[in-house]
Amino acid sequence: MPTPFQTLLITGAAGTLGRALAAPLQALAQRLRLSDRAEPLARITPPAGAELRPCELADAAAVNALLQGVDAIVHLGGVSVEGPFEPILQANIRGLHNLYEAARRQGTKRIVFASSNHVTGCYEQGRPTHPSEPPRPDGNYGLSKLFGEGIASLYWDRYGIETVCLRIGTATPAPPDRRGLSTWISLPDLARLVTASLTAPGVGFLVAYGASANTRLYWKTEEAWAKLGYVPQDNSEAYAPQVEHLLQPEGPMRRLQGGAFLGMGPYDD
Ligand code: 15L
Repeated sequence: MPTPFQTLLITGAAGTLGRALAAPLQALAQRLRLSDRAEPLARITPPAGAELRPCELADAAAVNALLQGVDAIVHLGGVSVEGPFEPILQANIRGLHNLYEAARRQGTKRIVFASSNHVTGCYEQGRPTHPSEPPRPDGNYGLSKLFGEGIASLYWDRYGIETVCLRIGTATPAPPDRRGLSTWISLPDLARLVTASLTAPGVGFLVAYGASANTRLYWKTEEAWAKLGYVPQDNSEAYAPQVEHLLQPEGPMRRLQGGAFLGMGPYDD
């Protein structure tokens, strides 16, 4: 079967998700290019044949060079947790602007953007939440992901670059607590979802939550999954006996979808 892409780039390749995705995605491209900051990238064991390209996302010229010849990107790079604004501004906001500008110049056709459930982290847990509802970010990190969804929309409307924004839930080997019984996505399901997001025809600009087929899932994302052809295979309920009793303290961290991130910050006092 011909591979859909010549060169597929994964940013944030040294992180947990990047390391889980490199091998399953390799078959989609003739060349797999893996990027991250120099120091963590030097520590990974890449699949045979993958190119390693250290890069700082805040460096526009470096990002432009990184995207040379790249026809598709899985963008996992940047700060992946809640924290002070300045590092998030550099890696997630400036970095994303650099990435989309480079994609426009270099002719990249499709981006799968690791957005986050923290774009809607201030909705109540258990409340059915549709990707088309107004965002309610829960901190600096969620806000940067909202910027990412905005730039993805702009570059589709203006320049025809397709993006699937995946509002990824809790992507871990097993759900860590009761909240995770709703928000979990298994790593094999994540590989299925990202593969579908890279290969589904005619996605344009699309927002989908990233979760497994959890009994307690409250994100109403079936329509977006159907457009992608994503059919999750796992269900967190199998872990309920081990983690159901693990709860955040009373208050916003227990009540709102973003969980522990609601207990972090403010940072700028
Ligand atoms: C995320 O977006 C984070 O990257 C990850 O560290 C988890 O906190 C996850 O969301 C979650 O909400 O469980």
